[in-house]
Amino acid sequence: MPHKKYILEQKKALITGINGMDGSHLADFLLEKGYEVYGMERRSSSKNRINTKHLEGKITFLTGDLSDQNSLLRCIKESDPDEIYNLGAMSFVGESWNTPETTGDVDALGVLRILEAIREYGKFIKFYQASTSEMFGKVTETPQKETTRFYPRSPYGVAKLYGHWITRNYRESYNIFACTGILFNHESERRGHEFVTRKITDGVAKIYLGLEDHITLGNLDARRDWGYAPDYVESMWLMLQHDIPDDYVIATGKMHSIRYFLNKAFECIGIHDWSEYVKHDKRFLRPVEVDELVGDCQKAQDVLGWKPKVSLEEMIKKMVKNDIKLLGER
Ligand code: NAP
Ligand code: F7E
Repeated sequence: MPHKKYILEQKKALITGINGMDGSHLADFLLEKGYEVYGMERRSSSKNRINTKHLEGKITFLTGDLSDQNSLLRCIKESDPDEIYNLGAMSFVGESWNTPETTGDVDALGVLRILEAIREYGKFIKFYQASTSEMFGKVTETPQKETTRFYPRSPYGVAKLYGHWITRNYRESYNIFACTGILFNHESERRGHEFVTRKITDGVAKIYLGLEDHITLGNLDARRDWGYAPDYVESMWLMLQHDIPDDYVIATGKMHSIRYFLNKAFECIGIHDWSEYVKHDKRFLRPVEVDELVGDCQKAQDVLGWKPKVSLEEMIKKMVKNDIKLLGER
């Protein structure tokens, strides 16, 4: 009997927000899985490839912008993807009060533009939308799950809620294979420096190396459910491999305050009372705060077999160690 030849086709994925934290981790993950990866980045006068330098030569960078419909269709044509992961966004909650219109244009209408581009291209493409726990905002139930009522508290949360619903609406209206991941806070060594976790680990590293003598922060009482980004990007992929497109909460189920994060980060450099190293500035307070968020990812565990691997404490150690190394090299 002749041998049957099986030709396994290499899958192609297009990632928006490639130079961001999640975009770069997802590209690493998909390359490991054997994907051909295309990453969409915005044009800028100086390239921002801190997180993706190591991917040059391994993936194809395309120029596009979520606020430009034609550029999205062009990126889809050039990559001809099987899967699109929409991770691009104005992702900093605090900044969304300063630029509410841009935030709405990119984080809300940008999602609509990609969905329209998928429709126009006409091929069967699986779509992942980066939804967020910020949509729960002023929480009405704890822990938050897929069925919890939304109550966003920032222009960012409101824009993301549009992105969430338009994704669901296009799934129902046009039968597009579109999933949303309602991801709770996740961090890594590649986190942007303005977010509180990286600001703390970078500040602790500078104090350790004698480069600074304090960190200036806002509200230390907010509580978040922090996971590790490389664990979380796996959940995005799992959602698109499942037979039925759906919406999933991705979280650790554990909630800690900024103070707890500070305790653990300072412990890494042998400081147990950090009070003299942390200053307060009301510039870092927000017009309204999301006091607490904690997610229930039971559905993702049951349906996708996903669960977080790296603990908050392990992650903080990794981040502090990495910042000390980076600053030391400099
Ligand atoms: P990030 O590091 O800020 O990355 C966002 C990326 O989006 C950046 O590379 C940015 O490009 C790009 N971008 C911004 N505006 C754009 C535009 N107009 N067109 C195309 N790209 C644009 O964010 P992240 O933490 O990786 O998060 C990834 C996604 O998940 C975001 O949608 C975020 O809102 C969402 N999310 C994040 C978390 C979290 O805790 N990290 C939780 C839930 C949901 P530049 O480099 O040019 O600025
Ligand atoms: O703030 C408080 C701040 O900016 C966390 C994004 O990835 O996760 C992220 O949004 C908390 C807030 O993240 C400072 O008031 C105190 O209560 O690190 P953050 P975020 O707002 O939770 C969600 C899920 C996303 O979707 C977003 O894209 O920390 N805080 N002092 C501070 N925050 C900052 N940034 N800087 C401070 O000095």
